Amino acid sequence: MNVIVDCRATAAVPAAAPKRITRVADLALHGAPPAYAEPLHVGRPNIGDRQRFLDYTNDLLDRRWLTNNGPLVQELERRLADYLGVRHVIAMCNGTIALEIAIRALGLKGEVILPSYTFVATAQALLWQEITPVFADIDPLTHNLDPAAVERMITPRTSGIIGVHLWGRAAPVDELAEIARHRQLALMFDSAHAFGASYRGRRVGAFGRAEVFSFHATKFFNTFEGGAVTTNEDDLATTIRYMRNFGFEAYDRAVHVGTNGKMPEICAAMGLVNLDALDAVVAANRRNHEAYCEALNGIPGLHVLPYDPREQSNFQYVVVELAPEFAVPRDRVIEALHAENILARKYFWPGCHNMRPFRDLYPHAGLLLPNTATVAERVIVLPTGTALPADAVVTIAAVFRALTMDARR
Ligand code: T4K
Repeated sequence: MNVIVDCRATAAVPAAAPKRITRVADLALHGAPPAYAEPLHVGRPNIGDRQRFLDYTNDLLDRRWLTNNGPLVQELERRLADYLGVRHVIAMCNGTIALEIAIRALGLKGEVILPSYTFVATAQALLWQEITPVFADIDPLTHNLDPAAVERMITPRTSGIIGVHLWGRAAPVDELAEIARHRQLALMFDSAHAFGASYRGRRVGAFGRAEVFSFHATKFFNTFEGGAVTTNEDDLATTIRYMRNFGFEAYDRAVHVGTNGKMPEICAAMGLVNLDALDAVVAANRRNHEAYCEALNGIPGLHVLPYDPREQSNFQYVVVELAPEFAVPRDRVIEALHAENILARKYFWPGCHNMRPFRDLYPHAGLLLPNTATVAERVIVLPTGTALPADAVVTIAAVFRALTMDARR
């Protein structure tokens, strides 16, 4: 099949000659015109073959079957299960509801250990069910949970652990599984970033008792809004299917507490089209990542987070870390990039524990999170994906270099 990735989004950026930034005075921060007329976003969606999506849309309209476990959702689930190498994929309306359903289906209660350095949805999904999120510190090198820190946070009220495969780099699955086994805790993963990634050669999706994906528009693989729970446990999958659909087992027969977590057909159509374009999207992300590594190489105090060459990666985040020896404060860098219309982000600053309501509920949580604090102060996430204009990496690197010149003046 001829795989097409829709790149029309780039048309929003005028094809004028790329801005050359060789001196401090070239920066928009100092009054020069911005590099881009329209914003470059970190979460610009990747979109597959537009015509195929429109064909699917026509079909589903003709069928008048718009949601409630329709044929496209079932096809997407089958294809995802095949791709991920897992027995069950239960598609959902978004990753947050998928987290809430998985957490509830696993019977988590009391306290659950998770990183604070994650998107706030991971913690919100717990609190939504009146479970206390207990934040454990991360390994400053991997940005993922530190197993020793997890051990330290276990109390008699702990019922589970949620590992997050941050940036699509797998959490320490084996170490967390060993802790869970030894302490009789349920282990699940927030795999929102890790679609297509592997851990020790196996695709993320079948680890722990369940894993949860997000297929939000900003994710490397998207279904507009969407998500999924994946598991190898048959009974758990059945329960989760009931929970997704108000607890219904059959017409007029609810057998379980439930909610509305269903994925609509139009979202599944987007998923099917984007699944076909997956390899092309990974290739684009990979090229961008390699180009960033090369263009930013040698800037003192600046480090691009690598993806493990021994694993499969989706390369969906370009994460830059600024060490103390980097000449310019992070907020000044963000200001300079935004002035050029390059909307870099400070994910996941300031850490969930510093956001409401967690900050008010657990005001001392930060005392045990020194690595979280350090990393959250240092990270900048840069735009990537199929919609990234060809000159963007060089331009962005030039902004960093000009800023360091500025600081040395
Ligand atoms: N767990 C983790 C670890 C997660 O990262 C997430 C979601 C979840 C759970 C929850 O899954 P979902 O319930 O969302 O399925 C964005 C996304 O909204 C969020 O899904 C994602 N993580 C998070 C990392 O990023 P914000 O608050 O940064 O969104 P926003 O509106 O600022 O958009 C990000 C950028 O993308 C902006 O620069 C605009 C651009 N954008 C956005 C959309 C929606 C586009 O260019 N086109 C678009 O259609 O959270």
